[in-house]
Amino acid sequence: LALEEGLRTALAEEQFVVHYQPLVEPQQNGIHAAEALLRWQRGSELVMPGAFIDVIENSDLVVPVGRWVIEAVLRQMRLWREAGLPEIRVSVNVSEPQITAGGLAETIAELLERYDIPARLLHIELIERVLLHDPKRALTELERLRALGIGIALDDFGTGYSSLSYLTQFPVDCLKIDRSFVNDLATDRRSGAIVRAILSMARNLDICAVAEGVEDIRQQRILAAEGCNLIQGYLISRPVSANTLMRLLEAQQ
Ligand code: G
Ligand code: G
Ligand code: MN
Ligand code: NA
Repeated sequence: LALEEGLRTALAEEQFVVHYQPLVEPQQNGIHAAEALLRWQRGSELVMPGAFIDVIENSDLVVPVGRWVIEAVLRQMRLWREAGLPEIRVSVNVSEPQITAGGLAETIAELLERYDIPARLLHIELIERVLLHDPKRALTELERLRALGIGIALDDFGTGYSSLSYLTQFPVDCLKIDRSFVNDLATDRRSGAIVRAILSMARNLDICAVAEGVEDIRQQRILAAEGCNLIQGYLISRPVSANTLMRLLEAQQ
């Protein structure tokens, strides 16, 4: 409860910050996109979401904090554009209550308009479970988001319990292959087979494939050879502050 009160104060007093992890093509290092990741600047300590995201997701903070993250990202994208930086797409993690509460598409539409950011530059990331609990409701909300032009990515792909049939039912633009498979890609034959199967399925469904948790050059080489669209991980960059990402973007101009 003390943690929840701390988070309430964090929201009211602007103690949350967003960090960004770059996504690049596996053959080159140009930054195409970034994932927005929430942090809590509690005094001098930067608290990672593992320590608090569950509390947010299980409280009435989930919708307002979610909205805060989206607004912070769009405000930042506007600043990058005004600084003359190349356009990148940013993906934001969205949790189940944000989808089931309703109104997410309206909120995002209003914010896109306010900051004058094209919808195609925003993706949302969901885990498979979000689609399964109340599929009808999820489908309605995702179709609204899709109609705005926002992309939808399935996060931690391959770890869920769902059948693959939902890939034909839900408007999915991107599969983010869970880092557990990517980790063992170069050393475990079965993980390699799973990654190749996901990449092949994504290609055939015309869905973009992203590998998460790329930590070494062998993984990068395999993913490049197998046609993975984008990679993300410590090999490329850790999540960094908005200013650091800005410098990385400037450096590649
Ligand atoms: O940045 P880090 O690796 O510590 O993130 C840990 C987890 O927290 C990830 O699974 C990520 O999906 C989740 N997370 C990070 N930022 C957000 C956010 O803004 N909203 C939600 N719902 N989850 C987030
Ligand atoms: O669950 P989600 O994929 O949204 O979470 C992203 C999380 O993965 C972030 O907490 C981020 O810090 C972490 N992460 C990003 N790249 C790597 C990596 O190369 N290795 C590991 N172990 N974690 C990573
Ligand atoms: Mn994610
Ligand atoms: Na993930």
